[in-house]
Amino acid sequence: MIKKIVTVAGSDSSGGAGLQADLKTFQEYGTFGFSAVTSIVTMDPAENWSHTVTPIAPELVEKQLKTIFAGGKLDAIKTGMLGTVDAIEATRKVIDDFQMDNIVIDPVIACKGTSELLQPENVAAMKRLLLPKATITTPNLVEAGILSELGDLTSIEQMKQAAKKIALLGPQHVVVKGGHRLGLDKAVDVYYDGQQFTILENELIPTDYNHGAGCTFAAAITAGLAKGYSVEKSVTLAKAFVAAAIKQGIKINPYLGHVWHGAYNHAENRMNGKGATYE
Ligand code: PXL
Repeated sequence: MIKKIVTVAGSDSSGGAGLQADLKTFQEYGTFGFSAVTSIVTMDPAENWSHTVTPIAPELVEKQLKTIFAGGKLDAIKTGMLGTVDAIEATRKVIDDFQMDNIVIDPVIACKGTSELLQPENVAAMKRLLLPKATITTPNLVEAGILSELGDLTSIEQMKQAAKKIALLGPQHVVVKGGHRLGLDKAVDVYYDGQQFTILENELIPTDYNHGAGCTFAAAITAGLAKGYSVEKSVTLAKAFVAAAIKQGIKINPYLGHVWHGAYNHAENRMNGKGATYE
C-alpha cells in the first residue's frame, strides 16, 4: 500500500519551500501527499523580492482537513507554516481524532535563519498544542533559540542545550539544524533522541541556491517515518536527500535559487520520451 502523508503548511508560490517542497519530496519517496494550505506566501520582484504572508481563513483550513481525512487515518503528518491559532487547533484535533502517529513539527518561525519572524503569534499555540504530540521537531538555529528561550546559539554545546530544553516541551526527538550557519568547516546538525546526542556532519556545499532546504529536510523525515523507517534512519536518509537537493540547487530568478527536490533520484531523467511504457 502506498503510504499517505498530509502536510499542513504554507504555499511558497516560488515553488521551493512550503507545501510545494513537501509534496515534491513525498513524491520522491514514493508516498502519496495531501496538503492543507494555511497561508500563501508571495514575493514581489518590484520590491526586491520582499515577502508577503497571507493567512487562509481558518474555516477553509478545517474544510481541507475534513477532505483529507475523509478516508481515515493517514500514515504521517507534517506541519510547517501554520497560519492562525485556529488552524493549529484544527490540526491538533485531527491528530487526536485519528490517533495520528509519525508527527513531524517543523516549527517555521524564522525563514532561512534570518531573525525576521513569521507569524510569531502562533508560537505559543504551537508549543502548547503541537510540540507535545511530535515524534520529532526540526528547528533551525534561530527557531531553536526561540523555542528553548536560550537566544542566540553559536556553538554545538549550545545547540545541545537547546535540543534538551525543546525536548522538555514534549517532542520525542529533536534535530537542531545548524547547517552552514555555525561557521564551522562542516555543516553540523545536532540530533537528540531524548537520551543521547548525535552530531550529524556533512560537507559544506558552497552555494546560495538552497531555498527550501529546511522544509525539504523535514518532509523527507516525514516520508521516511511514513514508510516505517526508524526515526534515526529517517533523519540520516533525509540528510542525504537534502544534501543532494542542495548540491543540484537551481537558480530560479535574479533573487534566489532553490534546492532541486528530485536530485537524489535523478528525477530530471524521468519521462524522457524514450519508451518505458506502463504495463
Ligand atoms: O522556509 C520556511 C518557509 C516555510 N513555508 C513557506 C515559506 C517558507 C520560506 O520562504 O515560504 C510557505
